[in-house]
Amino acid sequence: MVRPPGLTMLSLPARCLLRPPRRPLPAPPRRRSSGPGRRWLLTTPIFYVNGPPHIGHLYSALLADALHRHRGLLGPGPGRLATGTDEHGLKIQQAAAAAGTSPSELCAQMSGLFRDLFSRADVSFTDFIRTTEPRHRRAVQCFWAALQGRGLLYKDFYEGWYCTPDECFLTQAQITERPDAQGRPCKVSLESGHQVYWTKEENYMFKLSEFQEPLRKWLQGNRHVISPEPFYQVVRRWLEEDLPDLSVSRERSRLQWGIPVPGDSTQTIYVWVDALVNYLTVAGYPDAHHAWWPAAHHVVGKDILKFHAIYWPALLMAVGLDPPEQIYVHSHWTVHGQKMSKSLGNVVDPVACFKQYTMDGFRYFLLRQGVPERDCDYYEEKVIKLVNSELADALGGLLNRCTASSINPNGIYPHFSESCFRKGSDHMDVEASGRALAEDYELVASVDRLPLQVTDYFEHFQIYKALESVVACVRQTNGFFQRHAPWKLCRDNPAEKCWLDTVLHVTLECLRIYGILLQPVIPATADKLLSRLAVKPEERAFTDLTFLPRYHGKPCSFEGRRLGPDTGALFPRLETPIRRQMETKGLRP
Ligand code: ME8
Repeated sequence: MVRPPGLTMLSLPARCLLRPPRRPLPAPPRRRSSGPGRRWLLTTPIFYVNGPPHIGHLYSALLADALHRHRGLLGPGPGRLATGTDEHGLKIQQAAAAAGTSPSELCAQMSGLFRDLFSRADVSFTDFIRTTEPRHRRAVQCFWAALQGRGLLYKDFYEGWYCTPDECFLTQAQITERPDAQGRPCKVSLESGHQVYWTKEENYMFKLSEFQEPLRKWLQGNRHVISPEPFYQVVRRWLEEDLPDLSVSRERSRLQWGIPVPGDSTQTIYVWVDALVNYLTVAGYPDAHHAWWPAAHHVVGKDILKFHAIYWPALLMAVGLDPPEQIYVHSHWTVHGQKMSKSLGNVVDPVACFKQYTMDGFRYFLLRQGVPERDCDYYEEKVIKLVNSELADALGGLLNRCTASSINPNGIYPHFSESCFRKGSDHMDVEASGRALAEDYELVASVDRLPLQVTDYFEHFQIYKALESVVACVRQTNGFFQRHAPWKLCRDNPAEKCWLDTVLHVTLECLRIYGILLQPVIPATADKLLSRLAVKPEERAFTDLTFLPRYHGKPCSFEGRRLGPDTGALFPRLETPIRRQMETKGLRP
């Protein structure tokens, strides 16, 4: 039986005969407000282990890491960050066979690569889950039993297209025909371009269609649950279409590498149900998840939105649990305008990127250039230009200038003078305001606003905009420094010294704020910057973001403090490879 077309991505033909529900449909859950002090379980997707990690995987993990670190700076609320690997399914079974190894060996090897990468990238994960772990197997089997116990599973024959690389079923409308490498026509997924094959087997089906209305209500009442907003609209549109039931198992004869259906040794649990339940496993399901569920915030790529925004909330409602609090969606990285793929040979290895651009340099690039709403392009010159201009020159240069021994011979955090930089509305009057100019007051206002702005952008999953506003302030501070040319002021003249110290104090205060705010994105560089400014580890939280307290008539504990001893460059300039430099100059390498 061929089933009718349904949703645009992983959709399963509707079961012909739906049984009447045995219990009332669940009421759509309400969103809970978030804020410092609340529990917070941040997750990345768990990644397939059929190949080593690439920069797209790293990007998801960095977004989650930056959110997690930012959240940690806001307050002491308990937070967790879970990541890991998705190790079952046909895709892995076939990849192991192709590599001439066993699935478990392939999984151990590849999972290790993901774990090492994330550790090396300073991703602050608190849990790394592998779906082959016993704790997870138990959680999946309990979850299955809960679905079954509520009468939401039934067995039926399924016939249709299956795409192994995407591990999903597709309808006729979701496939097209393209020539393969040998020029022979073959059927592929319209969305991913991966080959599909016809499958006919007996499966367990989940009564997804019963959840269309609860899902709609859930979304209506939670406009911000999926962000950015264009992705929320995509999901709403999906829910206007037919929502067929979902096949949630495969015949064990075809798929042995997976968790068996409890009580039915002929079936293996569908890898996506297995994978999604990982979020409950890390929350402690089935014993101790209530403290952490539904405080879940999922970071996912746009390719797996339907699984997270439709199937997952429906499955959760089905077992009587609330959907996650938040789904953050991001787009994809391309390389020189092309999709990354093994066959094109353009998959970018993140470890090589760390070697070339440094760990913080590459973290900064991905988070500063990655715009969740649209695909972003990676190429080497772009990384070098951005990182040199913003980290090495603008930020590093500013630190270097205001801490240079020629200008700050005592190596201290100098004193601020109210008479040079007066507070209040009289700043329009140059005489009354000491030596500060209108632009200087604008700088103070910008840096005063910055922490709230940055927090707001983080909360709306616009980390790139948070970084954009920090960089704008760094540039404004460089302008301030340049304008007052402190290197021309004479330390022996008391009036000039007073102003010189004030210029340095304001600049160091700006840098202190930038250092605190940049910790979630470039932790090692921010640490170096703050240590150079003699800001102690316990003075780096968001409660320490009071900018320029002396201007506001309050004491400043940094005044007179000896600066940290590391006088090295904050961030080394990255070199364009010689070959390329010569090529741009029209010379032969
Ligand atoms: O889908 N740019 O795993 P996966 C940005 N196991 N991010 C990218 C990317 C790119 N070019 N390519 C991949 C799976 N990603 C399932 C997930 S979760 C319960 C199960 C990121 O290894 C992005 O987050 O194919 C995407 O959603 C994820 O990797 C897919 O990783």
